[in-house]
Amino acid sequence: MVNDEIARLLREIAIYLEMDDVPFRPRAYEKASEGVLGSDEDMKEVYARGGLKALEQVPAVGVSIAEKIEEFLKTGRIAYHDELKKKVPVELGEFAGIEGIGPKTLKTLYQKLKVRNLADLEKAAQQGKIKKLPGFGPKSEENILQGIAFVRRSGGRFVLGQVMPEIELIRERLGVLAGVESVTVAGSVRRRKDTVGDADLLVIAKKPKPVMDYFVAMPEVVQVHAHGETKSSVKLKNGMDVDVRIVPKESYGAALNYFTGSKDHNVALRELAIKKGWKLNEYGLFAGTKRIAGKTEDEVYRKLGLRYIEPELREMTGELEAARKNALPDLIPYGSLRGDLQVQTDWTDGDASIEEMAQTAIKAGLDYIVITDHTKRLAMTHGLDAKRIKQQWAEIDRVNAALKKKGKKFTILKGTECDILKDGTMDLPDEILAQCDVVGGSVHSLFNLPEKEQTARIMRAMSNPHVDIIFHPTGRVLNKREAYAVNMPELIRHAKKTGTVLEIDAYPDRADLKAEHIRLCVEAGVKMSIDSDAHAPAHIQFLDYGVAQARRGWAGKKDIINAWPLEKMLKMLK
Ligand code: DGT
Ligand code: CA
Ligand code: CA
Ligand code: ZN
Repeated sequence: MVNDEIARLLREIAIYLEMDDVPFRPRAYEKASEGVLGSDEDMKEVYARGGLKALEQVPAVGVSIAEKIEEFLKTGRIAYHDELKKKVPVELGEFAGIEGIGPKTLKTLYQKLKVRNLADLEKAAQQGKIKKLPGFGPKSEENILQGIAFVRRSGGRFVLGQVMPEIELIRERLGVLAGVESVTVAGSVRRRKDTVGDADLLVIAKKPKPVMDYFVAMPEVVQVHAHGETKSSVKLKNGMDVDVRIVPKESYGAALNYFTGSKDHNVALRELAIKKGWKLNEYGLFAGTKRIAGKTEDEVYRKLGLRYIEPELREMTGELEAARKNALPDLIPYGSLRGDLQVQTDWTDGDASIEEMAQTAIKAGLDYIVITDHTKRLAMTHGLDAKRIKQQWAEIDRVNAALKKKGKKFTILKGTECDILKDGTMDLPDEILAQCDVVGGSVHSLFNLPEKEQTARIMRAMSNPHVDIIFHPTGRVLNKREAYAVNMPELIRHAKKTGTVLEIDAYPDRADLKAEHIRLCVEAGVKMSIDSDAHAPAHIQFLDYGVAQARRGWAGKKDIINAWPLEKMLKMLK
């Protein structure tokens, strides 16, 4: 389709005109650009069919823009665009999605610093040239650098917990539009993958057009890839794409199933249907031309001789086989955790007091939390030594007593996120660890040790009779730091042998353990905890991302010790 190219040129004209403060016309070009993108017919065909007059029928395209489209179809160029570009020769496409860089800013950056592309911009920011411009400051320079890093990454993937609030917001907004019956998030977001490429929304609506018009005009949209009646696609300021599809009610289940994926899971389901002499696609399950299922997902799975498969399991790692044999795992439900075993406070690098964290946990419906501040080796967090942790215990006793007095059934436990030192010994003396209710051990240094050494280091910590849990066992930070080299099967075996719990850290950019390791733990009978790793009250909400991760690893309540009541949980510890 030439539509994409025409739409791009029209959009760029809009941006150039905006640089010069031209009134009204930028908006006209932008709308025409969307009209061309949303058209289901190729402009070449439109023109062949009815010439200039037909082009004028394209939504938002008037005489003068129709002539420019004609010019493009005849010559492959739009002279007006070339002319504008000559004045400010900037690679506009590269800047789409960088927050805070509008047309006026681009013009200034070009005129003052000769910034033509992203690389120029990055260099200028790194050299501290931007903050010196009038109207700019150190903060805007920093934002620009962050924006560039983000756009570079967004060729890659987004951390689920970092984009989920925005996805939810869009879902809610579409949901209240007139005539909209339902809006569902599908794709990898519904499968709760720890990172997602884009967001896929499915909408049932009586009138699609107003939904789509609203969607592409949302304030956070920086680029419209497609604007049609059944499918639209945009890029948000944060760099993430969102796709919306309108689906017919009678095939909603089949569509949801198709667009939830994973692709491999879909392909396998289709093959299963073919074996039975049927056909499965996003419109339904068909015997010949007769639709025999498709309104709900459950119906599709049942017809194919399978139990319903939860989205988190649809990764082709044995779920079809299990569904056929009625051997799917009893997954841990969302919202079912009773406690949180890793919580930081303002005694180290957290934002809030022990009391505030406890109050937040109570509001979240938890029965217990463990205070696990860092230890002294993490000097930058003001990590605790033996003397300060004892002072902290006194404060925990005080807050517990105060809560009890108010009639709250809630327990704050004494814990630590104790650094594992290079040789596998712990950063606090055993005598102190012995007095903690819960001891977590963490690797916070020497991420680059060879695998053998790193594995031995952590195994030695596990062998310590006081170390109950290994926190964030692989050390990865999504989009920032790779996991350290460590032999996970060996760690899992040693966890079993020593009765050590492995953590599923729910902090969105950790999601550590990974799903495949959780699965190994479930199979080995190694118990896990799901912790928020909260450094502020709001972070306690992250727990359900950990539950999602646990579900992706086929874990049930039986595998997760803080899904259990306090007494039972404590009995499980060393
Ligand atoms: P992502 O966005 O990379 O995190 O992963 P998904 O799974 O959301 O993939 P996406 O957004 O490309 O497509 C959404 C779903 O649509 C995907 O999970 C399965 C379905 N789908 C997309 N392309 C194909 C395809 O070529 N064949 C089949 N069978 N299904 C597809
Ligand atoms: Ca997706
Ligand atoms: Ca998609
Ligand atoms: Zn911390």
